[in-house]
Amino acid sequence: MYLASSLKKSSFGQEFVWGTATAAAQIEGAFLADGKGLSIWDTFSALRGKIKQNHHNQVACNFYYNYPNDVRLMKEMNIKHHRFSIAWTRVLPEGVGKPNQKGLDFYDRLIDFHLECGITPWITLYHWDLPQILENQGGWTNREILNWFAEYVNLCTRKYGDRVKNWMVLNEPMVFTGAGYFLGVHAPGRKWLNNFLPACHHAALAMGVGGRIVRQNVKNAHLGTTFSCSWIEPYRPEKELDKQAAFRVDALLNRLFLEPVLGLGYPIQDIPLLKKIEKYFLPEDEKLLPFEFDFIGVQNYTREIVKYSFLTPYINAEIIPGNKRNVLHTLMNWEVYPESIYHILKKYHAYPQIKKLIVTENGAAFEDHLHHNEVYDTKRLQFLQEYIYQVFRAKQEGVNVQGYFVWTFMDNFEWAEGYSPRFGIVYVDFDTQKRIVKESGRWYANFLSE
Ligand code: IFM
Repeated sequence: MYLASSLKKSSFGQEFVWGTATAAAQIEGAFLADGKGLSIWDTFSALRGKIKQNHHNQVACNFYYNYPNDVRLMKEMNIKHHRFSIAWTRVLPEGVGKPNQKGLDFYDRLIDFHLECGITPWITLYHWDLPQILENQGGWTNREILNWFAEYVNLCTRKYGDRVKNWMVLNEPMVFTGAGYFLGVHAPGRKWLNNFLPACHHAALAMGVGGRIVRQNVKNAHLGTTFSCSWIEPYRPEKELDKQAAFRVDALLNRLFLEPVLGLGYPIQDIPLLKKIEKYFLPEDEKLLPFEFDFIGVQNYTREIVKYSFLTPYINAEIIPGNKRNVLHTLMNWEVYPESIYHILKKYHAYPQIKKLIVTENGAAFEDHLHHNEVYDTKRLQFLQEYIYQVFRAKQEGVNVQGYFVWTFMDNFEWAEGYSPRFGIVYVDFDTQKRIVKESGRWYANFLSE
């Protein structure tokens, strides 16, 4: 049997990029510093009862002030690529209009410091922190978002495109529209189809809108966008109703945003509720949706097991979480299922329109115990080794996967879950802001040192 722990970085080839990923709203803190405007996450997390234990993201990892130490630590850990996002409200506090020089200067310094440390920056343009002022005008449900977003992307790419070549337009549109505009459990806390469908359509269009601007402004850009994706299986494989339910959930979670970008349109045939999305179409939209990205970012954590459910509106399908199935699972109740990433990579590879895949997020939240200044997070370490092994397996079978980023560099603000699920390979003591490299972090540093 092949031992995942004996895998070497060199087996993936010289071109393969290895890194860690973070996002502005989850690490930066300094939510009002130097002229920053409020984002939907600043306001949502300040409301009582929205985030577990009423945690908020106002300080988070204090990365805004601590970045020199954090980036230096990345360097010490042999991390050569860091994926992070720009906070829209730092550079454009009003969402549009007058840029905030101090906010722009922050990302200037941050990018330069990465380069000084020999770390290549990979920038995500939108990782969920919409300016609240734009949300007050409808946010992603308002078609004007396309103009607002264009202005923001234009500013960032003109300013940093000389030094930053790796860009991602959106982070996981299915999650920020699904959780934020349908379920109401993420910012901005809106619900139901009348919010979800226009938000979806505008987010789908935003990938092309943003992508075209990056192409225009950044010479030799290496351009992608990222999707959350899970391998889906029926609860009772012999039952036709469960199989059909699994098929619908797959269309919703794995295909809804990918296929329009690839020029295949929305999977309306397979998710009837999507039919109503056409209401938000303007005549040229079908031409605007497709966009040729250099890579697609795959963000995989788990597989989902799906059962037919008469009671679930619109989709008649229910996901049975890991904790209800007596399987190894993380603190998010996500099943630990390394083959999931292999299957997803194979599935996406089968689309001839996709040129290259990069795993832009993968990782796990487990209980961490700080003891004598050490964190032995063996479960996370094994998780990473086994998932990385499955990436290798897919690559060996011809899948063009060319990178892997651990989610995440350090413990941070896990959205509605607050600070309790720790995903980092570096432990953060949120009282003192001290960083302690976990066992998984030491392993990754050693793996990368080869
Ligand atoms: O923390 C998030 C990240 O912001 C987006 N992808 C999933 C991660 C874990 O939930």
